[in-house]
Amino acid sequence: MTTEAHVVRAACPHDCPDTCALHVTVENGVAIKVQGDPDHPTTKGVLCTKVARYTERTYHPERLLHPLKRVGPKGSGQFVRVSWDEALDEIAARLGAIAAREPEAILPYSYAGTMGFVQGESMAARFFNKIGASELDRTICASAGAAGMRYTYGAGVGMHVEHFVDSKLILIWGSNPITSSVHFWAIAQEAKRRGAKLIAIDPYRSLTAEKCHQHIALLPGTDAALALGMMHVLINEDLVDHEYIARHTVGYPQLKERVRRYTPSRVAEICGISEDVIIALAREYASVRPAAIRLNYGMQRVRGGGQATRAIACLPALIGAWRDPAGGLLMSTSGFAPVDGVAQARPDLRPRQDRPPRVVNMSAIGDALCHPGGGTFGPKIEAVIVYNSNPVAVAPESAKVAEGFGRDDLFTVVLEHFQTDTADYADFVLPATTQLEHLDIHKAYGHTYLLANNPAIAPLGEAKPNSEIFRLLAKRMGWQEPCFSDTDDDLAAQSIRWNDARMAGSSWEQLKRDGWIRYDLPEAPFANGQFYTPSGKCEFYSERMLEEGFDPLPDWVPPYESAASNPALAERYPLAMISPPARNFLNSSFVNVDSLRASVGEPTLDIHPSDAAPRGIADGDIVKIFNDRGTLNAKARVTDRAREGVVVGLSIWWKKLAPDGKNANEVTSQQLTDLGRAPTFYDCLVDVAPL
Ligand SMILES: Nc1nc2c(c(=O)[nH]1)N[C@H]1C(S)=C(S)[C@@H](COP(=O)(O)OP(=O)(O)OC[C@H]3O[C@@H](n4cnc5c(=O)[nH]c(N)nc54)[C@H](O)[C@@H]3O)O[C@H]1N2
Ligand SMILES: Nc1nc2c(c(=O)[nH]1)N[C@H]1C(S)=C(S)[C@@H](COP(=O)(O)OP(=O)(O)OC[C@H]3O[C@@H](n4cnc5c(=O)[nH]c(N)nc54)[C@H](O)[C@@H]3O)O[C@H]1N2
Ligand code: SF4
Ligand SMILES: [Mo]
Repeated sequence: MTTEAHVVRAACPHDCPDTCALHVTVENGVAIKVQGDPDHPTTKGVLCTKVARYTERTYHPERLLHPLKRVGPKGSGQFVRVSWDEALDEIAARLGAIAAREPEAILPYSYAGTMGFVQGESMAARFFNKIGASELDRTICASAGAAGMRYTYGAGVGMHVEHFVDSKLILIWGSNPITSSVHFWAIAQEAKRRGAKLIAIDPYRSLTAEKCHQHIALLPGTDAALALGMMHVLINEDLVDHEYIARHTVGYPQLKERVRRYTPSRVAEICGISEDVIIALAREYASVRPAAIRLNYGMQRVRGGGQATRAIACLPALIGAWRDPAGGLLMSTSGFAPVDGVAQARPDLRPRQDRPPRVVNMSAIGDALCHPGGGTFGPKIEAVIVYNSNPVAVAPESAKVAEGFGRDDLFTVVLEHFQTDTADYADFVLPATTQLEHLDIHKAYGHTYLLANNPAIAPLGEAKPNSEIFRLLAKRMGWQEPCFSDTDDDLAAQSIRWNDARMAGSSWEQLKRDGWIRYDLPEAPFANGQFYTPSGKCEFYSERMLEEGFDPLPDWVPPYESAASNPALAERYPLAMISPPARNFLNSSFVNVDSLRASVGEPTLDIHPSDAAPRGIADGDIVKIFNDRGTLNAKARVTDRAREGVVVGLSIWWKKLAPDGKNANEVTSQQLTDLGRAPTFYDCLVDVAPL
């Protein structure tokens, strides 16, 4: 064992666009410090508060350190310790018995608790493919935006984040980077010092919006109308880049026709903002160079989220902003990574190659688990294996999710670091390693680097990496394919097409040694077109959408739940509730780290004075938030941070750590977005009353 302190190169595993390069200091086998890599161009030696305390999470006294088997009723959290052999033998036997009858009755449930490929969908995906399980549609975060991007640019691709430093106008749209992407915020602040104007477009005066030069507080779910209104002005006043449009876009005449109906006065009414603001925004966007948009996922958690993303994504092509490295748009960069998904997941292992597997949408898991089976749904779900996710806290319409996981005839296995709300419903809880204890490889969605994560310390207690747990289960299933013996190193190496030009001849060995590599890409990726679409152009008009039965042009799709689109519902529930992340939580991760939970305080609800007064709500009162789906309590903060008609409850609390045992997902719905089958967390009408 090494006694001298040494530094291990690692990567932050969390679902955050910044994917920081880490230096982990290890002494006597103990990780004593986690710091940002000072040389990594976007991390710059800085970490957010949460991950700067990563050792507190790793060595948390409540870490799960050995397998557990349920003894009490489902959801009660009563377990006894069992050996790995006992747990794995019984899980393999149960899954084997179900698979012999109906493999699609088995469902994996996972998301981005870690974004690493090795501990994510590699050995696990092979396991579920070989069994012939149902496929999980992993939609819970970004698939509406991803679909909008794919139809418009061909993939989740955009600006290099570093170049925002030279932008002179930055629209921070549906994005709260002080919370969700601090490294982008550092760049935006440097741009501000160099003279850039920052404009936040957000219904809420978030920590970020209050630090921008201008804040446009539109109603939730109206972003597509704003973008189309901007286009109306750009086209009417001939502020567009005709040369860029002619050479690098498709469908300008049709788009021009479409935007005619989005006059500034109509858009002002839809968005609940003034006409002047829309006209001034369009003129400024067309005249200041370089102009950049930091688009983020907050604006696509509504019914029209896919089309809204598409509408906004058309803007930079209309004004030719892409000509400059500091102009354009960034929502995601993940499409730049040359990932080898087939090598990772091995769909060739599926027992039935004659038809695609049954697909279950993770965003409607409540309904899926409560479904009796039959009809177009297919077989009833009999077993769920959860890893890298906490659905009982994070999935919409929580009462249904808890009811589903509470089914006595459902066999549930949860791989976790902690006894989460979901783990309470498990038949078996298996202790998983954290990022400091296992190996991985990471792409990012907010920058253009690939990163390695070397293990820094030995697994705590009896914890094992997800990959190892599925490897051991595969052995017990008796499967002989060599791919079930691949090591974590093999899985990491297989994850990337290293011969792709973007990898510039590098290798997994080199990445492990150096910690990170920048993709070889042009600085202004779409200055000369070369979009990832079939036409190679920015597709204002999408032939593919038409073929797939969608509107081929961007449009505003009204929310499911708003005063304008559903007045009857709005009469009963007049307030639009959004529940974006709290700064010191990461989704539901870190809620159980005492120092971070203390910094967030307790569940709160921001409400405008003119909505609070008629309800008799004073600042600091405990209020009840409710609709037909459920009820939760929070402490009211009467503030004009929330615009009139909108209430804001920062999230995502562990239900069992909230005073009333509930969180915002009691009231959210399982309705899906227009594109991408994503959830509509921010498309939710409620009313609020003093408790
Ligand atoms: N500290 C911290 N960081 C995180 C996370 C976390 O939980 N905590 N979560 C991570 C994950 S998984 C993700 S996906 C990202 C999420 O981070 P972002 O992509 O930034 O998205 P949100 O935080 O959901 O929402 C951003 C802003 O959009 C606003 N918003 C809500 N509805 C609308 C709308 O209809 N239109 C517009 N224009 N704005 C709207 C919200 O008020 C919020 O201020 O952050 C990641 N980073
Ligand atoms: N109301 C409301 N709900 C939301 C959102 C919102 O804004 N409002 N945001 C949505 C979004 S954007 C997202 S992305 C989802 C996020 O939902 P999830 O992906 O479920 O994210 P987390 O809540 O962070 O839960 C991840 C879990 O994975 C575990 N984990 C981490 N690493 C490992 C590992 O290596 N192995 C194993 N076995 N487990 C690991 C962590 O301990 C944690 O409990 O929530 C969604 N839900
Ligand atoms: S959560 Fe985001 S900002 Fe924090 S360390 Fe990880 S990647 Fe960096
Ligand atoms: Mo997310």
